[in-house]
Amino acid sequence: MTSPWWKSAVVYQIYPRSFADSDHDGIGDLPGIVSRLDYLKQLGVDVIWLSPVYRSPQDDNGYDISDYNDIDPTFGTLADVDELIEGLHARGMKLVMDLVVNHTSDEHPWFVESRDPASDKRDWYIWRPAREGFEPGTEGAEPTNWGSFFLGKGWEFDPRSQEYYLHLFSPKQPDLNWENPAVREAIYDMMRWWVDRGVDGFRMDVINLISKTYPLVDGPVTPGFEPLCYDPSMVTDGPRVEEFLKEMNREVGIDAKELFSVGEMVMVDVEHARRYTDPANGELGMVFTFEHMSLDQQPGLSKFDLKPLHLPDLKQNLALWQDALAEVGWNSLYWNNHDQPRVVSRFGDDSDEFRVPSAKALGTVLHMLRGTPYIYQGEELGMTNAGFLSIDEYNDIEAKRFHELALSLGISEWMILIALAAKSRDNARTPMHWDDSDHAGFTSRSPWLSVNSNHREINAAEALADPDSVFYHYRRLIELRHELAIVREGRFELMLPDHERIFAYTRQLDGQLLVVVANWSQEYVDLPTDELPTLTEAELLLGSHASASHYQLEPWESRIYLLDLAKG
Ligand code: TEU
Repeated sequence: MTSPWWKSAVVYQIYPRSFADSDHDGIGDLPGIVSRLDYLKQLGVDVIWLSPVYRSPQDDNGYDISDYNDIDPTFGTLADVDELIEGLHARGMKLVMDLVVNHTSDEHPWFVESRDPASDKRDWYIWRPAREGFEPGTEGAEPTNWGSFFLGKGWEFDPRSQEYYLHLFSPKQPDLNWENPAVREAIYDMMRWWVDRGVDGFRMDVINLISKTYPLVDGPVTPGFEPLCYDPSMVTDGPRVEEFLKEMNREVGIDAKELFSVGEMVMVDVEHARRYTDPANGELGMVFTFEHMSLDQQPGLSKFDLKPLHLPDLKQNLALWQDALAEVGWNSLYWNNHDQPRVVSRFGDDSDEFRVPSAKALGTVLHMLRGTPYIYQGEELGMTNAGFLSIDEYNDIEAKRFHELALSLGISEWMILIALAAKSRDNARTPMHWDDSDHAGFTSRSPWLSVNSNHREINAAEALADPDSVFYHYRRLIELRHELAIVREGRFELMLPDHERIFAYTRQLDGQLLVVVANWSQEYVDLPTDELPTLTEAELLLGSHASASHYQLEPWESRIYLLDLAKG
């Protein structure tokens, strides 16, 4: 059996609001993306994943959809999507759409109808009466004690019917009732419509939340984090998720048409991930795990509860996933997306001195792993966190709700701002840096979210003109995956698991060994040569520094070697 095409692909994620503005309203749009396709081709990526561009009130920047079959006027028209598909296909690239079907917008006609208790759409969402013995709409009357992922309560009271609807995210994102076959059929139908239009697959938003465990009951309160007062495992990986994914795969023809599919899986563990991506099960191509993204938070549920990253934890977690999916299943590889802070600020070093080498080291470590790598717009330039100093600069609903809730719990403003500066999703969402002009070449008007002032130094024009830039390093990493079977298929082995500064691993295939070493610190560090393969005879495929010592790494230096085992 030949390997599916997406196992050798590299994906680039575009957050349309922040990529390129063509109509001068300060918000990115589809024609803006179309105007930048040659840049993406030059980087060498195979697939574009587009965050949602559908009609939406934009309560959660498009993850609240009011019409799945149309484009929000902010972003353009269906004709613009057709042009994007055509432009990508003409350049040998593919388009993956975001599929947000755990919930819709409360402005979706399905939900508008569903508000009427007599409507046949009532059962398309999850409606429940007040808790027994409670007056509907009063304190504590919610059907269960569930909170929302965006903090606050997970149920919204509807005065008209005196009932509540479930929303695991904002109140403007009511959860669909996947138990209802008519809901599932409508979704598959919509997916087929997009496939017929020419899209090559789907990134499935929070797809392991679609099957709830019935009856819905109170969850245990998590000490220290009462506002989200259920055990999240009550809503993840529910009893029918796999059945629904198989049905979707069959009905839409995901495997049959060799479509791309990645499921965003909140809190997924390796056992579930293996089942979801076992080709024999016909469910998904790959998943997004969150485990490596939670290593810089205190134990518990809040990502804003900060903790410094301990490098061995990260190595061990990535190795756990590499090993667990080595025989069966497939994983995606990512540092960044529109929900995560910029990795060079988070795990690297965004100081003037080390930003470039640390961005390269991070890219090297991620891209030489087994799986499908994702690059989030601007990562290939080493873009950094937003650096916002006041709550007024933030846009994201999650940031605003966290600020409000934390203030109400008596947390000081500056503590809240420190947490947001480190972890807010807006860190990833500031406009793309195309050049050093006033709005970074993103727009000619005032952008919807401030441009980072460091765009004067960090921008695409600058990167393209500099052969030593992060951009060309990423381009080479992508080429290596395309060129070498060992990068795609080689067996992974972690080296130096407990070393606090060096990230090192090998990949092995057909008598060859790929060796990756990276210095994860500002200090010079000696390579423990007796614990690593002998590198003196090895070919250096890519290095971040000109140095040639086999015994030492400069600060944030990274190298990729290829070694012939018969020779060595
Ligand atoms: O994210 C799911 C998810 O788990 C995140 O919302 C996460 O809880 C949050 O970012 C933690 O900070 C997906 C989308 O990627 C996100 O943009 C949406 O807001 C969310 O689903 C709801 O659709």
